[in-house]
Amino acid sequence: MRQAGRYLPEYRKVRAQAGSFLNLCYNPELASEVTLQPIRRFGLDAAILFSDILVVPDALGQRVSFVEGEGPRLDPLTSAADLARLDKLQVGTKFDLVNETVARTRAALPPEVALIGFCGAPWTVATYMVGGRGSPDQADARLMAYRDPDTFSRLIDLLVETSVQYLSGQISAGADAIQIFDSWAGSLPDNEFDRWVVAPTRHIVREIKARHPNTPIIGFPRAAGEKTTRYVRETGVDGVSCDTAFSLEAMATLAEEEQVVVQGNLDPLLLVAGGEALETRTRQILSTLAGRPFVFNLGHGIVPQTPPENVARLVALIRNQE
Ligand code: 1CP
Repeated sequence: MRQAGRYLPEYRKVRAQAGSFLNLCYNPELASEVTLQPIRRFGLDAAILFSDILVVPDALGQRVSFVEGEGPRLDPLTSAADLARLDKLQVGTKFDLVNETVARTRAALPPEVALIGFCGAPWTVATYMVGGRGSPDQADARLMAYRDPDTFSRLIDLLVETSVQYLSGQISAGADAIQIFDSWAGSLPDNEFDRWVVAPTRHIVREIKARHPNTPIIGFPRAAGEKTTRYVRETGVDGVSCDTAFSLEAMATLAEEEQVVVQGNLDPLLLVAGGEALETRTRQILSTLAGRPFVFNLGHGIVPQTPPENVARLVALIRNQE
């Protein structure tokens, strides 16, 4: 999950120095610094590369910007003609900058701390490319998939190919594991879920496994609910990150019956609330998943209003229970 970010004063300082958010993503020295900040402060077991899932559309030539306090904005891709304007000319150069961040970060991390690389899943990245921004229902991408499945399918194929290149570069540069973020996997009916979430993810997993057989792959099909079992079986991921709404019992069953590592799923708002509520739920997660292949994590990204001392408190709580 996002663990760097605006809740840390040291991040805000580097972010201001970098100028734009994308400048920070493409500046290996500064991006590596913000990747390391949460590790220095909290002593976590793994660092997640500082980059963004929208580096891929940017590298493909779509105009991407991040509006302070509002989130990403893209020039919406609404037709076959818009798709035809994307090209791979800049992809290598831009990905090389991210790979350099990975190499620098890996060299700076203690050997026992894992470095996680990532990409957005094709469906989730397509929702931003088509809609031009985050939306509560991903209506623009869902409509394009119904009205013009041909163009939408070519967009997804392009994203599969580019994501494989993105992830493979990160692994070659030193990422120890990778995560595929499908933050909007929950908005599709089951047939569309199989077509736009499961199939492209399976394709990416197969290609990465062929090139890097020993690198664990974690999937995050957020809000997929009962479809998560099918996702795990059919994509071949090694680990599955479970969102906040996923029940602890269902996580335990997945771990037991599907030979998959489960990861999750503390509500990030408990890190804002702190106190008893944070402690009680953390203990409940740890005791329900004890003895199973389990990675403690959040159910979604840290929010900007999180007091850093609550994160430190959570880490201490988990360490004391181990
Ligand atoms: O620790 C880290 O910060 C790791 C780097 C990281 C990751 C893994 C960032 C930096 N973004 C992401 C993934 C990401 N980006 C996802 C998938 C996971 C998730 O659902 O949170 C998504 C959907 C995005 C797109 C995006 N980028 C959003 C969400 C927009 C929406 O629809 O609500 C936002 C706010 C961003 C900007 C961004 N990316 C990363 C950070 C730290 C931020 C916040 C901006 C800032 O703090 O300056």
